[in-house]
Amino acid sequence: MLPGPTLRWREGDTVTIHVTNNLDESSSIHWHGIVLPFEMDGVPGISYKGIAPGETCTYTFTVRQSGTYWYHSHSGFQEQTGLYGAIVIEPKEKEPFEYDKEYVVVLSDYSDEKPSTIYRKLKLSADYYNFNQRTVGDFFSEVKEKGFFEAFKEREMWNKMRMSDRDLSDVTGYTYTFLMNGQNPATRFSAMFQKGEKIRLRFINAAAMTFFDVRIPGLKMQVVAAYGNNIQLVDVDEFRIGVAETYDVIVEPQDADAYAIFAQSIDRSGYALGNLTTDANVLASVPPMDPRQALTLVDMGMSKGMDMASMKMKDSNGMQGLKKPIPITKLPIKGVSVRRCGR
Ligand SMILES: [Cu+2]
Repeated sequence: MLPGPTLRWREGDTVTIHVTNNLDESSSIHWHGIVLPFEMDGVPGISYKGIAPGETCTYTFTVRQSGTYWYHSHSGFQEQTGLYGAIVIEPKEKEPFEYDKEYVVVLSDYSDEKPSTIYRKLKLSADYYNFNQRTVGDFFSEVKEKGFFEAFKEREMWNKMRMSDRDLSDVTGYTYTFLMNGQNPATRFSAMFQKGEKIRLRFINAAAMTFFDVRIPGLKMQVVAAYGNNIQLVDVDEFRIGVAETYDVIVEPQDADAYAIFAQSIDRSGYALGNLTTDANVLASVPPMDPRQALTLVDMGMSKGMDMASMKMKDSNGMQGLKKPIPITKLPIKGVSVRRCGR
């Protein structure tokens, strides 16, 4: 099945999981974001050898946290082919928010092409799947908008960086179908609600490559947790979820009978779709995708007011004037910190 079964644990319990590898190649399971002894981490070549074909590996550890997480294979391209699933850990103590019902929403990207083929094509040409490249026409419309000097300066910057402001996703909807709980937009994942209920949605981005912009047209989402950690509650219309991230939101559908859970890929080459509905036969209308965006120099870590003409490019070791990349979030959980796994 795709995704794999949702694992439900309780904080404080010791869990034992027997993983049998029925593939004809070596496999592994990594527990993403879970604080555990390193031997249980599930990264072949680092903490153990992996799971040989036919072999059963037993993981056992005490659960020291709560929230929404996920697991995935850490061998070859197995994750891309569907070897992942959700982990939901019930907290020991009452959470600082309430809800009536909950659903796990696993977003992912799936291709009928072999991942090794996709990889080979990217090695040959990094923009193989990008059909949204710049054209000369784009340059002239920018000249109109910003004037020749500004437009030219910006182009010069991108060219010096040898990057493209249209480089949002390496692999796109050209080969991917975007899935929500394993369903494509036609078969559509369905979540039921009754008017007046508070619904908790546990979003997990299990995609190999894709960032999603997620919204539920007609509903405000109250974000209550990020990467399994309770946060200060915040109401949003939309959020962006990167690969391997999780966000928990609470919605209170009142007016309509059905709402679309709409997760567009960041490059707008497609979307994952779900149906939040009072009646399985009522489908929400699907909004059009938003216009494609281009990256700006701010996305590249440069501040807006920076005098771009004064920026000097160094060699491939780094770019002068660019801020250092922000370190990956380290969120404290009861005295320990969560390290995002290497992918
Ligand atoms: Cu991971």
